[in-house]
Amino acid sequence: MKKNSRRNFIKASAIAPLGVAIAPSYLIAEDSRKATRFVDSRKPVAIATWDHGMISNRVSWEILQNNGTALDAVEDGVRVVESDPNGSTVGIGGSPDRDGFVTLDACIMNHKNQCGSVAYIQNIENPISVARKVMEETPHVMLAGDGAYQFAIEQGFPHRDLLTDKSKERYQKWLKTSKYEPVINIENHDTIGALALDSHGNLAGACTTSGMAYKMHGRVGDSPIIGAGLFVDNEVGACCATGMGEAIIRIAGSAIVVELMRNGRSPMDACREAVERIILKHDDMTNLQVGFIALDKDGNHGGFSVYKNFSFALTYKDYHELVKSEFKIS
Ligand code: SD4
Repeated sequence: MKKNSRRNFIKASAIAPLGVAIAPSYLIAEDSRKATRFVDSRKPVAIATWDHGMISNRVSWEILQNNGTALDAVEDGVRVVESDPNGSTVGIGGSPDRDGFVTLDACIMNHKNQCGSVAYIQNIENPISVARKVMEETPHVMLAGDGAYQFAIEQGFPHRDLLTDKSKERYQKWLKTSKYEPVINIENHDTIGALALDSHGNLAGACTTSGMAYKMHGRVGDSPIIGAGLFVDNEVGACCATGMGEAIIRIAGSAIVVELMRNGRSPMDACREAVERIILKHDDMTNLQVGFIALDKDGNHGGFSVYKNFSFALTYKDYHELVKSEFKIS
């Protein structure tokens, strides 16, 4: 199927169902392609999800403007968010699972196609740095659970209780009803995903989260899965995801966005296409928020989400702003 014909199918199927899943009417949204594409490369650039992306980008920018690497920029940027006890969705202070355990997921990828990841890790404040150690110090890509924790301790990371008074209080409140409703926060402050293009022309990305609040014990989302929560191909671009991890995994979200860019789509258009694919594949989109951000090799950026209120921080020369993402369903 030609690239554009799929988009036409999406629109056509909303009007004339073909015996396959009936696409709802909100798919007939305007196809506005507002993303600017740069003829000359714009670098360095940092982009990161949600409001806390502003904090992450500030740290990343310090590194990038001093000719540091994209890898250091994204790692140090998201580390600050992991270490902020006031955040309830990442690192220390992150919401526990339904049994009261804070379990974290993170991954990192560099311009050489090297990557590292930790899933379901507990009692470690900066899982992103453990993921980097997995990438640099082991022949593996992913460590999970107790093994990831033991590896972190061996590497010198301190044991830390990640439940704070505030997160304990929220959990106690939730326990009163114990309603199993792992809904992703549509409004704000979720997984931190960060992408950067450095002055050497190299891309890197990092993604870290405590996942869904009060999730099933053992549940792992998209964020530590290379190709789902994050993907970087230095020849093309990089993408990371936030939102309902299960939906992102089902379409290999970040890898798809990078492949779409390889085939000529702008970062924003590629993110939009991935969002449309998620919508097509799910019968019920209630509370199913997903957002993607992407950065290409030339410094073009894009972001797109299922619902409104997704935002991302964008930082380059003289520019440091929170950008409201385009979205499909208002
Ligand atoms: C997860 N994708 O664990 C993460 C959560 C998230 O915005 O990104 N929330 O499914």
